[in-house]
Formats: sequence, C-alpha cells, structure tokens
Amino acid sequence: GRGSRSTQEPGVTVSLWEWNWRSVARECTDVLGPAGYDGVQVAPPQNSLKRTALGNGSDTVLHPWWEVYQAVSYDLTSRMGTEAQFKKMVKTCRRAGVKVYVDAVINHTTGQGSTSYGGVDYTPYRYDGLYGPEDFHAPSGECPSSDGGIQDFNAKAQVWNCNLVGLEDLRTGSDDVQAEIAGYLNKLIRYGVSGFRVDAAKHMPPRDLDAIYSRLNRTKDGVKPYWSLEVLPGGPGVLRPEAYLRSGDVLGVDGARQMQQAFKSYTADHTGSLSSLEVFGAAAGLTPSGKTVSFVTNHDSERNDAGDYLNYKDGATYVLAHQWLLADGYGSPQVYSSFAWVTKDDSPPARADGRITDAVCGQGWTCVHRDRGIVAMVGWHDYVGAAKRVNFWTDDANVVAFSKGNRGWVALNNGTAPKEVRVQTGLPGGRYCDVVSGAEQAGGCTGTVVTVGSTGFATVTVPAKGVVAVTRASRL
Ligand code: ARE
Ligand code: CA
Repeated sequence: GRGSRSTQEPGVTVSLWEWNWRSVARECTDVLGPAGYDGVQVAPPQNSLKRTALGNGSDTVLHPWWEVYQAVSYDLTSRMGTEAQFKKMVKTCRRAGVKVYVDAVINHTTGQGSTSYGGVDYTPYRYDGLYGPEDFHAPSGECPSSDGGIQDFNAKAQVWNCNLVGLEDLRTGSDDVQAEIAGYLNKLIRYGVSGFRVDAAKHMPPRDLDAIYSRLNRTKDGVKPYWSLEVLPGGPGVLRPEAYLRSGDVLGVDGARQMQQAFKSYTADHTGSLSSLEVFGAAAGLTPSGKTVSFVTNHDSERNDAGDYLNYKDGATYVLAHQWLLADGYGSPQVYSSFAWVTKDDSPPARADGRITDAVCGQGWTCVHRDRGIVAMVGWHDYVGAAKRVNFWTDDANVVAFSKGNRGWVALNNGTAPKEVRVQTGLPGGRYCDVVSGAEQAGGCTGTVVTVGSTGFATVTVPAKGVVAVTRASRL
C-alpha cells in the first residue's frame, strides 16, 4: 500500500488535456488560480512518437492526439513544448496556487515509428541509453500470447505482460526499469509536480506500482505524490479497479457513465432523469468517494463510439453535469476541458510539424472550465466542504435540490423549461445572492435573490438547464 495518510487528496482540478505549456501557465495565472481551482492535470510530457507519414485507408490525421501516449524517452521535449517551458509552467502554476498533476505513461514505450518530438531515433525495443530488449516482457519471453499482444483482456498474465495495442510493454517488475521510471517521476517532482495519473495502470500488477511509488520522493507540498490509477472497469478479480484501491486512487469511469445515463439517457428525445442520481457514489456501486477522481468525461470517454458519456458537444447539458458533480461532491471532481474535434483521431490545433499551438478559447478550444456557472460551483464546492447532503428534494423527473449541512443550498434543473420549487434550504431566514447568476456587489446582488423564510423554506425558480446556488456567505 502507499500509506494514504502521507498523501494529499486534490480538491477540484481541471484537465487541460493537450494544452501546450505556455497556455497552461497563462491559464493558471489568469483563470485557474483566481477561480479557485486547486490543480491542473496535463497531458503526458515525456518525449513521444512523432509520425512522419500516413498509413493506409482511413488514416487521415498525421499527428493524432494519441502520439503523446507513445513514450520514446523521458526528456521533456513534447508536442506541448520544451523542458524549459514545462518547468516554467509548473513554477508559474504553483505561484498562482495551482498544483500540477501529470499523466504518466510508464507501462510501455511506443509501438510504431522511429522518430520523436525530442529528436531521438529508435527501433523496436531499442531506445539508446534507456531501454533494450531485456527491459520488455515480450522479447524476454514473458508474454503468454501468440503475437506478443493482449488478446484476452480477462487474463491477468496477458493484461500485465503483453503489449496493449502494440505498445511495447516494459518489465515494470525489474529493478532497472523501476529505477528509470522512478527517475523520470522524481524529476517531475523536483520540478514541482504534485502527483500523477498513472496511464494504463491496469496493465501493471499492484506490486509493481507499489514498488515504483515507494521510490518516489516527497513533493514540494511536503507529502508523497498523489497517485491516481487508470484502471478501467471490466474484467475479473485482480483486474478490477477495486483490486487497486490499496495502491492508489482510481479514475471514476463508471460514475461518468451513470451521469450520462441520468442526464441524457438513451431515449430518442434524450429527456434524461436527473432525479435518478439521488443515489450516487458508493451507494450506487461506485468506488469510495475518498479513493476516486470523479469526472463527467475524459479524453478517451469523450470519443466513445457508443455515446456512453457526455462531452462538450452536449452543450448546456455538459456544463450542467459538471455543476451537478461539483454540487454532489463525490470523489475529487475533475473538470475536463480540451479541444473540439470532428473525427476521433483529430489533432489538437497544431503546426504542420505537430507542435500544439497556444490555446485560444472558441478557436478550437472549448474552455468549458471558464464557464462562469462551473467556476461558481467550484467556489460553492470548496465553501460547503465535506458537509453532508440533507434536505434532498426532487420532482421525480429532472429537478433536484439539496443542502450541504447548513453551509449551502443548491437546485439543479435538467429540464428544458424553468421550474418553480418550494423547498427546505436548511439555511437561516434571510436574503441570499445566487452565486451562479450573479455576485454580491456593494451590498446588493447582481443576480437572482433567494429569499429564505424563518422556517428555512424558499420558493425559487430554477432556470432551464440551470442551477441556483447559495451559501451562508452569500447572505445579503
Ligand atoms: C495507437 C493506435 C493503435 C496502434 C497503437 C500502437 O490507435 O492502432 O496499435 O497506437 O502503435 C491511446 C489511444 C490508442 C493509441 C494509444 C497509443 O486510445 O488508440 O493506439 O494511445 O498512441 C484499455 C486500457 C486503458 C486504455 C484504453 C484506451 O486498459 O489503459 O484501453 N487507456 C489509456 C489512455 C489511452 C491510451 C492508452 C491507455 C495507451 O487513456 O488514451 O491509448 O497509452 C474495458 C477494459 C479496459 C480497456 C477498455 C477500452 O473497459 O477493461 O482495460 O481499456 O475496455 O478498450
Ligand atoms: Ca504491463
């Protein structure tokens, strides 16, 4: 186990996935810090595959987003910038009060090509000065499948030791490999990084993850790094997310799916039924709140062919789902904000050579994390803290309302028409400023005023696809 007492759970984070380092730095200073985001998760910063030619047929994107998941070396020249820019970004973000979390690709190296963004050339299983064939499972005869790849996702020996979609699988149980990986992660820690999303963690046995983690230094926050494991649901026993909870937190993919089901559903008209989320979190079969990074979607699920997850194309519903997650408070909520895409492989806005250009909101970048309704709920989430959910009310369709202890009250409407509700807020009588539609200004409120009577009841109109939220501190 990783000794959870010495680590630090993140508060609300945002995944600025594939934003370049310059833009992340600027965003930390201008937006994330002031908005109260606790941290930012960034895309894999290590040197990676740089494709030089298109393949056959349907291969039409020279620099697909997934190049960055094919590690070539642990130098930090990447599509997102140089090592110097990375270092500067971390420094800038920390100065703005925003911690940096890194997507760590440590289970494998690349599975194709011979050239990289960092200028390092390689051939299969040979990375000069880093790894040779003896550092990989397949060439060492340790992958029990006919072609060296994972054919059976339910067989632990394959899932752990064979190549995931052809990506060369590292012998993470070996001392040499662990030393290289820990060296990489400790470099990031030295630069000020606070923790990691461990990519493809399901493809490493917990004991290997534990061994690597035990080699990691304390972060600049004075604690061991945050360690969240990408262990997707599915598979038996030792391959399930629950089997990894001793080793770290896990990514809450099932929760994201339940949110899609409630907000949008599969019905032809996608009416949804927000009231279905009255039971959410551990009570709904999800991993424990304190062990989970929760989110509406991520870079994989937003591209899900079956449409099992919400994404930015869902517009107001997508924003509302983020607001609901922040209101409910399950897990460590992570807002997902990246680039607009048409086909699954699409590159983020980039130069012809694949280097990602500065993020400009509305010009290829969605900037959902800047949405003022989401920013307001980041503040609300932090203010109510761990207070218990009480006074739950629902119309049994698309409107829910609840209090968090006596710290705050919120109502959310996933319907397409405004809805008037009369509910118990759990707050002392008085006039409160809705933090979503407005803010306090010179003793007044620029948005909706919620009037709470002496018994705690209020009559409130909740806008279509909207939220009304107040706290004790927003009392006028
Ligand atoms: C690309 C090409 C491939 C090519 C390969 C190597 O698409 O055709 O063979 O390169 O040359 C991402 C992309 C991949 C891409 C890869 C490398 O999604 O398409 O391959 O980058 O560039 C499983 C894993 C889980 C993984 C998901 C996608 O368990 O770890 O599949 N997610 C992470 C990242 C991905 C990333 C990788 C891992 C690789 O988030 O973005 O791939 O670094 C059930 C199972 C799960 C399974 C899931 C989906 O739930 O239980 O184990 O997840 O289904 O299949
Ligand atoms: Ca592996």
